[in-house]
Amino acid sequence: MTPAYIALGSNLQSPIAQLRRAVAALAGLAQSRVTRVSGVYRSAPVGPPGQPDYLNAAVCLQTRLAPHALLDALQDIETRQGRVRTQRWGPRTLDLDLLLYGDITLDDERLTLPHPRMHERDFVLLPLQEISVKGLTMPDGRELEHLVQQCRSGSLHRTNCHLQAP
Ligand code: A4P
Ligand code: MG
Repeated sequence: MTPAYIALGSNLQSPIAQLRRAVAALAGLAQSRVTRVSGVYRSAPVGPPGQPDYLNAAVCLQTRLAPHALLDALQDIETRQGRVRTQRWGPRTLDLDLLLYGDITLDDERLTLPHPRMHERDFVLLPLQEISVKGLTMPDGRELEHLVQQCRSGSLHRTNCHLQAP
């Protein structure tokens, strides 16, 4: 089993329901087990203006699926939840980004690991920090805690919502 960290984001069609449904779908993936689920964070959109605020969260999955098979599964869940790809960084019912897959570094036409923009985004780093083991490092050795300190903080706010029964 390899630990894979996944970022969840939604800003359309009842974002909290979208995130809960996504966690249930992740828990149902073959050869995988959800081990940690973060709280729910609200953030202002990065990207085209005029879209609703996002809800963001992160999940840790222990999995035997290979990285590309896991990406296929994530995109399948996005599609089942009505994701339509029109505009880059545009509004979406569900975005599932693979942040880290063990210590693997990868860059091909479908998949870049670690996720190339994760270090710039407080709405990714803070949920990730909440569910990760203390001292988690990137494959290049940088500590998550250091990335959090370096990241410009936006309008992130931790809500009282839960994705799983507490
Ligand atoms: N891809 C490559 N590497 C990965 C990876 N590690 N995980 C490819 C997931 N996908 C990866 O993604 C485009 C392509 O990236 C995929 O086909 C996949 O093969 P996409 O989900 O179709 O499109 P996207 O999400 O619009 O593009 P992108 O560039 O991945 O956007 P981001 O970086 O995910 O940003 N603001 C707030 N507040 N909260 C958010 O969650 N999210 C975004 C999306 C923008 N603004 C936001 C938020
Ligand atoms: Mg994405």
